[in-house]
Amino acid sequence: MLIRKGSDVRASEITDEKDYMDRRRFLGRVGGIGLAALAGPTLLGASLAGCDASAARADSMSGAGSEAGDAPPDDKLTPYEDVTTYNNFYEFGTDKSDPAANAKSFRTEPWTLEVAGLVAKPAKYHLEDFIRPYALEERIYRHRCVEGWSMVIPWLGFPMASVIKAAEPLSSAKYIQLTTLLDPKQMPGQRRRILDWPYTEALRLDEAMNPLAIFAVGLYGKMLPNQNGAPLRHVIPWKYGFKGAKSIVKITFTERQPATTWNVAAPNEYGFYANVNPEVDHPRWSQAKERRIGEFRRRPTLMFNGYGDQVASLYSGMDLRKNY
Ligand SMILES: Nc1nc2c(c(=O)[nH]1)N[C@H]1C(S)=C(S)[C@@H](COP(=O)(O)O)O[C@H]1N2
Ligand SMILES: [Mo]
Repeated sequence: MLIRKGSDVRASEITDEKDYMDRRRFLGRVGGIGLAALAGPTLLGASLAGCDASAARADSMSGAGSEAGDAPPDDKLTPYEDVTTYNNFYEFGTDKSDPAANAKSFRTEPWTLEVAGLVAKPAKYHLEDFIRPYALEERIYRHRCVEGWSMVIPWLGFPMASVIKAAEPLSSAKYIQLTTLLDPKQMPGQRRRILDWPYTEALRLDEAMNPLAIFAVGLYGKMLPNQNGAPLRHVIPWKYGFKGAKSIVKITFTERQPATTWNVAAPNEYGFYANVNPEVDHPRWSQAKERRIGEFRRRPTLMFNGYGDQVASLYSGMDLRKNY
């Protein structure tokens, strides 16, 4: 269902093959997880087994194509180097190169994660225990920043839905909030009030339950680099990049729609929904096109980032100009 055969990604287009798999280090870090994915439907098995990463990639352009089948024929992976040096992570500075430079010594072990709010099973976990029950899958997703650039990233993660089910939300739970670590000692950006720290994001529970919504612990087959949100971030491919909080320490289930960092910072520019929508401009610029990092010409932005066939029904009956 999630994975379309046939392919937007050709082996000849794949870069950074040497960086792709560092399985021992990755699996060593996350313990016994991962191998279960060999039996999974996503063909991640091929990449985890290290035998044919290109085949796994070729078959796992998740959600490629929208209702109109209008995925550009030339989606290909953004080189690892770009994915890990051109970042937004304001806790480590506001320039694209800051996170890679300033997050080098960020400590992600040990890491505690709290599940709280309207659930039958609130708990505090060591990251390894939190992750252990879930099989890692590779998901190759388009990643569209609200600023107008985009990438294609092979994430390693597991569905947010798995975590939500395990937490057993009460019937009153309608939203899920994700909170980033607050630690000004380690995060120089938090010593300035650029944003209301800690960074928080939130989704409606049904959005978070959509199979495309994942928690990611890696990319390109490796542990998440610090600048990309180690050790755990979430990825919502049909929304602008800011909806994916990095370095998550808390997951809270709520009845009311939670405040979100960017919505609080500039409510007329960043809505709660933040669905990628080429028809709704940002007040200061058009969202009709995007520049894929590594390319020069701009390409059209796709409705719901090209994942409309899988997510449009979440918004049926809603005015997407009002609910931007
Ligand atoms: N905690 C935190 N999460 C964050 C951000 C941030 O500044 N802090 N930036 C967001 C934005 S604007 C984008 S586009 C993506 C960037 O993710 P990437 O650097 O892995 O591409 O992270 C999002 N998550
Ligand atoms: Mo962004």
